[in-house]
Amino acid sequence: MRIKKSFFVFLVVFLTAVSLVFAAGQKEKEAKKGKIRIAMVVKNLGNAFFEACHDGGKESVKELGGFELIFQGPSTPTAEGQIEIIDSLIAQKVDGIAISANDKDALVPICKKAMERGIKVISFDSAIAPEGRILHLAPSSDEYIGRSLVELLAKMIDYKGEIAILSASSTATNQNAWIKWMKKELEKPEYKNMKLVAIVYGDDLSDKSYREAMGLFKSYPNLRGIISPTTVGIAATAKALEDAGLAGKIALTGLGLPSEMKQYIKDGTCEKMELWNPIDLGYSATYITYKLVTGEFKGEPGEVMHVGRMGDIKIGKDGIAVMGKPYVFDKTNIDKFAAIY
Ligand code: RAM
Repeated sequence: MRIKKSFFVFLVVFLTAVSLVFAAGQKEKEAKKGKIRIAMVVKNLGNAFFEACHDGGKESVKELGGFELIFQGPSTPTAEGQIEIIDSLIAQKVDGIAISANDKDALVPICKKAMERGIKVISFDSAIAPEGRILHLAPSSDEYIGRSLVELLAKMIDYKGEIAILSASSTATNQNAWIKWMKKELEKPEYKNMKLVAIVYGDDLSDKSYREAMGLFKSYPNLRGIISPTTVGIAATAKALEDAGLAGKIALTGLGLPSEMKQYIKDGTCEKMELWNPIDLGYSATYITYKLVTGEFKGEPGEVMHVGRMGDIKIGKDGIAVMGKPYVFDKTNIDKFAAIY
């Protein structure tokens, strides 16, 4: 009886202690949750595409319970600007960084340093080389984007004539990967009468992109089409085409933000273009970074991450997680999408 009684007392004390420790742990977790700080570092500020990514990031903050999201980017899309920002984020001891990189390799050392300090680093949109991040979140397959943009343009110009590419910055990982696939697609026999005559870089700055477009019109009087795989570049090129009276004479496609391209799609300056949803991209990038910080995701190849409203996203080879296919926009659906992003 005595033994039973003291055992009972022991059990009560033990269970109380366990629940106290558990409660303290929970409290600590909750407190940590409130303190988690994640930075979204974009190629540059003032780009509506990244503002939409930021909106998506804010959605994930609301959903996951109030961690802090810091949004930063240099004024022009350079690796140097991003290195400075990451240096300061390391000093501020943030918990996670999701970056759209201006250069695949130049950012590796600083991102390595961040990871050595325990910061979870991922790239999204525009990748860092595998040594500089845990994983890369790609909005769509590079091959699909590159090949499909050439197909879209070819149909607009009957598979004939000189074409050019007006890109973002010359070191942008994502645009360079897409251009590589465009060139591969152009090797197919059906494009034998199409010739890529120039690749120019507008650095994702509207005025520079506009000037580069005007330069193309001048240097290549027989130009039949332009692919601009950047939301800033395609909008600037559309404006330049209209100002130069060349809309309809030179075809235009690429990756455009519906809200910025609506008028040009409607008046036929750009018949068709593609893009994914940048809000979903920013939501997913922030969501994944947060779950890496809390330890719920490991970030290893083969892992299937359940990314809230986006569903399952699998981490593939080289730590690259690919989301889905882009949408194609034309006169029939541009109003609907322009209202969203
Ligand atoms: C610009 C940026 C971004 C790219 C889009 C399509 O806004 O270069 O990185 O994904 O275009």
